[in-house]
Amino acid sequence: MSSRYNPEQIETKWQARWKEANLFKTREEPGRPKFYGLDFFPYPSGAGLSVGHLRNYIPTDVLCRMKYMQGYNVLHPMGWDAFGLPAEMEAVKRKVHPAPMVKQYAETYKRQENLVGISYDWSREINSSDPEYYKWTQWIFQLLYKRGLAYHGDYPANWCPHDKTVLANEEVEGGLCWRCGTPVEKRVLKQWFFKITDYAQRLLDDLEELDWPEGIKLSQRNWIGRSEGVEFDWKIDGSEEVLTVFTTRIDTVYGASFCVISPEHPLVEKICSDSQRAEVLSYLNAASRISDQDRLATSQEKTGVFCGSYVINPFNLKRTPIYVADYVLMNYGTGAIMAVPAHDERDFEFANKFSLEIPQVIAPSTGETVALPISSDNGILVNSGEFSGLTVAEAKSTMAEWVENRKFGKKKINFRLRDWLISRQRYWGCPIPIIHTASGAELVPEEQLPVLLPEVEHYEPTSTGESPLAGIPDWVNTIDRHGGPARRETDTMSGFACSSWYFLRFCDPANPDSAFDLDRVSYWMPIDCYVGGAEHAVMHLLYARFWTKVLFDEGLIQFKEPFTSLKNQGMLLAETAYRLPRAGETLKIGEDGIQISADEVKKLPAEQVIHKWEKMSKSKGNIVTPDEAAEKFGADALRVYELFEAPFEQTIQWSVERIRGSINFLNRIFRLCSENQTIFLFEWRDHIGLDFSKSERELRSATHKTIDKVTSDIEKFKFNT
Ligand code: ANZ
Repeated sequence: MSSRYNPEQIETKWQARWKEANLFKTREEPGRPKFYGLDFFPYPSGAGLSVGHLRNYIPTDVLCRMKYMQGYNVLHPMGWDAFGLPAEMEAVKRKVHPAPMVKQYAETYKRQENLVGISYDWSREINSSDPEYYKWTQWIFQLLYKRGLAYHGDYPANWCPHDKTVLANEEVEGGLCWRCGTPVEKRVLKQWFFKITDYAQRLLDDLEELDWPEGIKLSQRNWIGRSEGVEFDWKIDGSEEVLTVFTTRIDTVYGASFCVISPEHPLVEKICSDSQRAEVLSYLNAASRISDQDRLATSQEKTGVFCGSYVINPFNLKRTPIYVADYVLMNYGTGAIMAVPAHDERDFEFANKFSLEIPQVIAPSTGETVALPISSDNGILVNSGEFSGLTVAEAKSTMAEWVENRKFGKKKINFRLRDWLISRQRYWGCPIPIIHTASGAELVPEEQLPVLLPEVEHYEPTSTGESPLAGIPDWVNTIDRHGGPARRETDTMSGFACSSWYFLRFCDPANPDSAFDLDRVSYWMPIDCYVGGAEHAVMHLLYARFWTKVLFDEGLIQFKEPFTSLKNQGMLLAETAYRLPRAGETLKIGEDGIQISADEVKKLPAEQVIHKWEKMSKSKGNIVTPDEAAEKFGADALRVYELFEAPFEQTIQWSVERIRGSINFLNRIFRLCSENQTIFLFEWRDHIGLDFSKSERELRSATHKTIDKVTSDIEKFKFNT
């Protein structure tokens, strides 16, 4: 045995041996426990892998290898989330077709993963843009449709004028497109949706049993946004109509000094008086151009218009003015609220701006005087008629019953969660297996699946809001089951559909007859350890949980949650250097300086250089590839560095010096082992009853303590201890 860590020698030798022995082929021997370790489904990007991605793959690999050596049957597969916007946009930019491009990028990922010794079973590799795979994505779409969970509806979609596509709410960040940062506009389009809202309560309840980071569970709870309140009617003064409002704070109803309805509310036109009509209409027009996100932002200055009419507060019969204002959204609750400025921040701002009354109806239980607004949940009711003196909690239930007994309203649970918008007006996605006939939408017969994505020369997005598929008459025009004319659906599915079931396909990747076999999936699922970035807190993890529950309800699988345990790796940052702009140079928005290379840094005086730690990315030009790192330091040195540098969840900074430290560590291990080769004979010597010297006994004891500690630390994902 060598007394030094010599990567060229051992890595080529062992990687060849693993390959020859087909060591990473999934073992499915009876009598062994199983372990399913999975990394998030990656989209293989053109830049290839960076050592940053390996913070995800190396730890999962270590755990899977340990489980294998402990005798488990281990499933540790990898595949490609190939369909979707990122691939299409890259292909457009490079003027190539996305299919061969993604295949080529996937090959690079695969080569790099092999280079650093990740133990994937490549015989199970899947690619979501292969017809053998997306046939089943379409089949699951049809299953949702048959269960009443997929529908085609009008929707004021988020439209990105730059990417020329519809975006899901989750893809809009602060009113801007998540990819390109362009302000998002509204466009009414017919879109396909999945009815995830039917599963809101179950998605919330079942979070409890999961071993996931608390922060991720909290994001999902907030996204689902359950709130308990009361929905009740206010008579419109001088009319037979009622205005129904939703409130979570019925206890504050005596403090309602105005009501607000959303600009999109169907009653707006009816209740606006002649004298106010022109002003209201011009307000509605302006409001339609602002995104929901901006309308909700507390930082946004409140705007609104008096409608010219009043409602009667059912509790104290007070005549209360109605305003139309965009901080009330139509797609939540009833699209109308009672406004209580003394106890709600946004109502408070609005009342101040429009000089409306601010009656206080909740006092702190401590009796002290505090500045309004106070939203305290544990005060006492004041100025509230017969309910004065009750605590907030008592009042909430007493007053809700008061409403229900008088039959003008009821307790109500609302969810913030909206249905999942699945349509994309893009070429590079899984075709939606629907045809439109004279009598409406119909499923493409199952025996005709998959609906193949046609091979085309031009697939760039159109600016009409229609998918480029709509411009291919040969593909679009088809016949229904009676031979009548029909048109294919031309939208494709969001990539999030493809990634909502891939973990099931890995259990049975080549099955030509069904999406997966129940026995195979029952054996491997649920996933014992799922590892990936925290940026997927809501979308992917929520959608995959939803599909799993639907498949469970259909009896196709026997578990309700796909990912028992979830882990989020910390990021790896790299240093980027910038210099200040010189005369005549201008900076783009968001830039602090002009990026410079390491060579340029050396030539400039220190005070002219700005150093920043940023996520490794192609656009920053700060990528270190696994190829470079493995070549320079060795794959094991790289692996040890990434594992030892900091706790798994923590962000780390790329450091060549620290890798040198891990080389020293490996050298010490090699020396220790080569100088004490008897270590390997301890158990055997014990077995045949041979004696040990004192130093051997000490070494043996230290070895066993180390094995114990390393084993339990790996189980706990504590690789740096
Ligand atoms: C009166 C009140 C008094 C309210 C108070 C809050 C505090 P969550 O918890 O998110 O469900 N609301 C209801 N529908 C709305 C809509 N479509 N657009 C904007 N705001 C709406 O929030 C429920 C509260 O948000 C409701 O309770 C209502 O304001 C407002 F001291 O009613 B509340």
